[in-house]
This record gives sequence, C-alpha cells and structure tokens, in this order.
Amino acid sequence: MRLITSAMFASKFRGSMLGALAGDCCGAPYEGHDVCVGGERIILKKYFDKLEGPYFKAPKKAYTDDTAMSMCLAKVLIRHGRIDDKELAVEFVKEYFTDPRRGYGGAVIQVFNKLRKSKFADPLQPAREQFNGSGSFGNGGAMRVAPVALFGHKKTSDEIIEMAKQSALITHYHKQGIDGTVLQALAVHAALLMDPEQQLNTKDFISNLIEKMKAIEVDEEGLGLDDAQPFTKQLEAVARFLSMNTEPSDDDVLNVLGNDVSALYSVPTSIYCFLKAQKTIKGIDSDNPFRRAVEYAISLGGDADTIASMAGAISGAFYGENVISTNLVKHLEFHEEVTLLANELHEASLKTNVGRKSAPVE
Ligand code: R7I
Ligand code: MG
Ligand code: MG
Repeated sequence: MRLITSAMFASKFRGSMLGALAGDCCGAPYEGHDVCVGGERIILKKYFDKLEGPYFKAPKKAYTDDTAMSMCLAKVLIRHGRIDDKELAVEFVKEYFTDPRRGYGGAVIQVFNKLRKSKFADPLQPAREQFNGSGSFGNGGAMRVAPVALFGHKKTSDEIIEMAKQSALITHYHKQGIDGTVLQALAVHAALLMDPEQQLNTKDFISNLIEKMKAIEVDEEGLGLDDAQPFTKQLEAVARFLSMNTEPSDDDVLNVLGNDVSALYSVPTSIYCFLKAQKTIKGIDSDNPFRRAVEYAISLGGDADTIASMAGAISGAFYGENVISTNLVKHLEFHEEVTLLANELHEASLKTNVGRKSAPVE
C-alpha cells in the first residue's frame, strides 16, 4: 500500500466533508419518502444527472441539521484541538438559535433549550434527561461525527472511540445513540487510512468493524442474547448481504438494516450503502462509486438525508474529493464554507495532540 501523503489526507478531508454535505443536501428532499421503486429510481437518476450535468442556475440544495452540527464539531476541534463539552454545547446552541429551521430531530431541541436555560452549568445533564432518563437513541450523534474521525487520523481506534463518545454525549446518552456514533466514526477513520487505488476488500472492512463493535458491546450478562450486541448483529447482516450472489431485495435490506432515525437502524445501513457501491447496483446507473453510494442511500427513503450523508462521509474519506462531481458540489449550499473548514481541520489535525485527555487547552 502507498503511504497516504499529507496532500492525499487533505483531499480525503474535503472528500468526506463535501461527501457528507452532498448526501445531506441531495437526500433532504427525500427524507420521509418510501423506498424508490421502478420509475421513481429513474426520476432519482435524472435528478442526479441534472445536478452533475452542465451548470444551471437554480436554487441551491439546502443543507440540514446534519451539516449544521458537523460544522459545529469541526469548529470546536479547530479552535480547541479537542472536544470540550461546554464549548461544543455552546456551539450547538448558538447554531440552533441562529438558524433553527434546519430540520432538527424532534427531541434534541429540548436539550438545546435546557442547556441555554441552565447557562451550560452541566453540559451533559440535559442529554441524560431525554426520554425519561434513558437518553436519545437517535442518529444525531452519528450523522455529525465525521470531523472527529478525520481530525483523529493519526490516532488509534481507541482514541477515536473515546472522542466519538464524548462528541455524542452532549445530546445522546442512550447506549445505542453513543455506539452508533462510535461505529460511524470507526468507519470513516478506517476509510480515511486506506489507499483508494487499491481495491477495497469489503469483507475485511466489515470484519474489522465487527471485531471492534464486539469489544464495545460486551455481553456482560453472558446470556448470548441478541440485544446485548445489537450493532454487531446488524454488521453481521451487512456482511451476509454483501456475500450473497444476487443482491438482496430492497424489502430485505429495509426489514433487516432499516432506514429510520434511530442509530441502530441507520448507521449499519449507511456502511452497507458505501460497501455495496464498490460494485454496480441494480437500478443505479452510474460509473462513479461515490454517486452510487449516495444515490442508493437516498433511494431507500426514510431518513434519506442522514443515511446518504453518513454514506457520503465514508465514501469521500476513502476516495478523496475528486470522486465528487464538481458540478454537483456547486449546487450544494455552504460548499465553500465546508471546503474551507475541511482545510482548516486538516491543518489543525497536523498541529495538535487531539483526543488525548492530557492535551493542552488553548
Ligand atoms: O438524533 P437526533 O439528533 O435526530 C437526528 C435526525 C436526523 O434524521 C436528522 O436529519 C433530523 O431529521 O433528525 O434527534 P433526537 O430528537 O434525539 O432523536 C430523533 C428521534 O428519534 C426522536 O424525535 C424520536 O422520535 C426518536 N427517539 C426515540 N424515541 C423513543 N424513545 C430517539 N430516542 C428515543 C427513545 O429513547
Ligand atoms: Mg437532517
Ligand atoms: Mg435525517
């Protein structure tokens, strides 16, 4: 394998953050839709063809909370060289109250209100109180975590796990909300460290994630029940689907992997979209593996912006920015700011000792 140079990492940072933006912006109009069948797939293909075709002046594709919160994380990492609970809480709250109409999750707004009201006295407390004390199992931690994995590119998986957890806890206290965040961060981190010119071994990619999630989802009771290791089970299903000779039906994918706002039924789905898109996909007519991942994710409907955004973040981290059509990028609201932040995040990641608890606070 070639050494990944600093210039390649910079391109992968931009690829991941623009990939996430593309999934969010292009998927948002499809959020809550049913899975695309027959003619709807053709309409989706035309939608992408148009965005990737010769530039036309049109309203920009608007980003949603997925991008808004990712950018908050990127800014805190750039500014502080680590995740500071209070700084991150302040950044989220400032962002939300400046621009609230970005399609935020139904319950997370309570966290923002409580944080503001309490003057951030304990930045983790409001998240602990969600859903009568069980915390949110939504995918909001996972959808925004890519900058953490990028920033920690020189770190070990254990350090990525710690940083991802910390980034989730401001809003998501439920174990599944946290573990989904960790899984998405590990997927982006793994893709980031790979050489895109080497054929990706999808079997190894998923096996590595399964091993890591097994260690996180320790079956403390020792009863061997499925609910002790829910993400491990979902990833094993991803591996099964990928190894089939014929593609599983959309119904099978949706029934098993899911497409909703819970972390458990969306993060493994996004990883599946990325890995499946290494090859051609029935009904998705494109030579470009990034577009296949994002278009396929959107075609599944449900939480389309978020699943496409997470798949886009992994795919962009693997291939780098050149895999994303420049015409498409021009249609994405905020693409210049995201590019700038990706560059700054890369520069900051070279300077600091991020993630370590002992890292100096600036
Ligand atoms: O997780 P979160 O930030 O939402 C992210 C999603 C993405 O799809 C975004 O694009 C945006 O559309 O929202 O926000 P939360 O409000 O914490 O969780 C999202 C939803 O998950 C909640 O509104 C609930 O419907 C559901 N949910 C739960 N339902 C019952 N019990 C999350 N946790 C629970 C729970 O414990
Ligand atoms: Mg959204
Ligand atoms: Mg969503």
